Amino acid sequence: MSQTLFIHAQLATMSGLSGYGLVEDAAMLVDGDRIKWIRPMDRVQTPAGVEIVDCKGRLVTPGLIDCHTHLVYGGDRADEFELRLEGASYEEIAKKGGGILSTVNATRAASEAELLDQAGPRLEQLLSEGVTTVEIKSGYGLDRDTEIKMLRVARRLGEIYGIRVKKTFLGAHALPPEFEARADDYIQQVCEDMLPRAHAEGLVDAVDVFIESIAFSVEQAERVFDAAAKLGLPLKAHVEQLSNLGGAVMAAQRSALSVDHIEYLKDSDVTYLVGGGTVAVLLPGAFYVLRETQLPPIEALREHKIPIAIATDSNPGSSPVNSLLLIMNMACTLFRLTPAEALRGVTSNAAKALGLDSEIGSLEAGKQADLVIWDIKRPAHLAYQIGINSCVGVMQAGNWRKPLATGTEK
Ligand code: DI6
Ligand code: FE
Repeated sequence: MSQTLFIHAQLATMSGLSGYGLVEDAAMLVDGDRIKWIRPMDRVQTPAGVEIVDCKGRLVTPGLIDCHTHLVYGGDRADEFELRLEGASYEEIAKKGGGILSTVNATRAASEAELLDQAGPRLEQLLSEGVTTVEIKSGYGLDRDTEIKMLRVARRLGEIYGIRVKKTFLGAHALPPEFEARADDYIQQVCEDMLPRAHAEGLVDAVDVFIESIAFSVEQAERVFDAAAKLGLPLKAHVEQLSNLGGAVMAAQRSALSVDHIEYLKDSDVTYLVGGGTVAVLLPGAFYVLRETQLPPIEALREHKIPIAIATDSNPGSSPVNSLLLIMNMACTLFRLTPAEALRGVTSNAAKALGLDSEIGSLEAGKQADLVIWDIKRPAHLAYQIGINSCVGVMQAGNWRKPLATGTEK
């Protein structure tokens, strides 16, 4: 099995529970698809027959993880962007049959090949910034066949690009027009037909529900979660994005992997997140695009040591954002996360939000060798600069996806 020895690396290992876990001037041996060891340079003898990569003091981080996206969809919603600038609100547009439902129409009409073509550039943009794992949700089909079509495309993207894709079933994202005023009947269909069929095809890694006045109630979400639990699937939830319905507390009580958005989560409710391992996933792109002013309960999350992840929420409506580096900047600027918290949010805590923290998310012996080499010395640069991509090398599971070019010598 091939071995690669990284030398003179500035490692942001992200091990431990806070900070960067920095190891200055380090050596790291990758053996096959795993990290074998990390040592200070002065204690390393170069073994023979090993590929040596001199990082020359550059920063090395774990591969970035985008733990919440709706990357696969048909069409776009640039027209609604214009409507919102003329004064219409996101909820008004949704109530008039636009919003999520307009993307549903375009997604139903698109073939698998068309969806793949449209998602490709969005994914490539994420990958260019050192992303090695992406979660992709269904939820723009809202019927069995289209939900399955979306999840197949998600799986295919992982195969084509050689990255890790986690597929989340979000059949309960919005009420499809065929079920108008019959939300309970739709939920029954989700539980008894759509989810089990998608699961039987091996397409479901987790189950998500949008709990909101323009989507589903806590009680309806509980029915979906019961169906997921029967299949042994982990839970995630879009909650407290536009109002407070109590979805986050319910999801945390069921030990959901994550509760996502949570701008309207009350400080006092954060205690319900303690102990169950639930990650708070913040989505500053949607906050920014919707010009939200209600901040998520950051201080309470910190106080109760709830792991915080951040993600693009890449979608055609509330967050047409395909840059995880920009999201890191937004998390710092809009939510006042520290750059270390932002980097944790796209590495160790994002791995937790996907139930993958024993495998990825930090640079530690035994973990998958997913790592990024950046042409910077200090990790704060990742969140600090906007529009600069300093990613110069990406290794995925021990294979070079983007080899560090020797021409970048300084
Ligand atoms: N919340 C969101 O921000 C996205 N989905 C959700 O549940 C928005 C999806 C869209 O507008 O298309
Ligand atoms: Fe979302």
